[in-house]
Amino acid sequence: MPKPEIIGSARSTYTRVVCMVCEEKGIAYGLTECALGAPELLAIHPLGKMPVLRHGDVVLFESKAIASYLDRSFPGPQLLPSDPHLAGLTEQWVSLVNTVIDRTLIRTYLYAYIAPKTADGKPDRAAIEAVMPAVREQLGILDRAVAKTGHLVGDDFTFADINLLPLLDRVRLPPEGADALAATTHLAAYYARHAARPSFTRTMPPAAPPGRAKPN
Ligand SMILES: N[C@@H](CCC(=O)N[C@@H](CS)C(=O)NCC(=O)O)C(=O)O
Repeated sequence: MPKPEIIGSARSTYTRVVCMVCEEKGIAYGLTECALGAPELLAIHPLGKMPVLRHGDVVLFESKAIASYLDRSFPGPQLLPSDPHLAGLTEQWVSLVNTVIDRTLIRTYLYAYIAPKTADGKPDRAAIEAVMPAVREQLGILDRAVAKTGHLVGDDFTFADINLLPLLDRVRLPPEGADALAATTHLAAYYARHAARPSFTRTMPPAAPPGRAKPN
């Protein structure tokens, strides 16, 4: 069986999540870099989003589906718990992060910096000011969620944590996001601790070249 090929970009948060799954499980994998909407993506994802996976005869799109497949197919630490309650909690946090928190922290806040809709291409201050209350509120939700154990689910590092960490990494790049994360009680320590994991450091995106838009 050939090694899994992840097609996407190291700069994409969802691609990084899948790479982190491979790193945590010790899976030998390859990352094929491509642009948004590239033919390699459109061949698998009906909307051309990243990441997608090729593994032998298996092709998959959607990061959570790819993560589940890899977790069940390969040995190494189990990242999606089998206990029904812990499995439900993992789904719960992945769903909230992907449907709500990603939209706030990345697609609205970060994009107001890296892909602003302003006439002069400068950061969209109005959009940034408008979204900051939601950024702070949602970081507060996460802060309370990790307060007890230092994980989103139970006592162990799970896919729920993997799915969140790349977002926290990106939201702390502009100043308001960095301040909002630093102002949390437990989440900042959670981020600092898990950011030291090899799966996180080995998947760190390269710095963006000046003027480049849309790294995520
Ligand atoms: N639900 C998808 C989301 C994937 C996604 O939105 N990826 C971003 C990059 S991080 C993308 O492809 N954006 C391009 C677009 O939305 O057209 C997943 O979990 O894989």
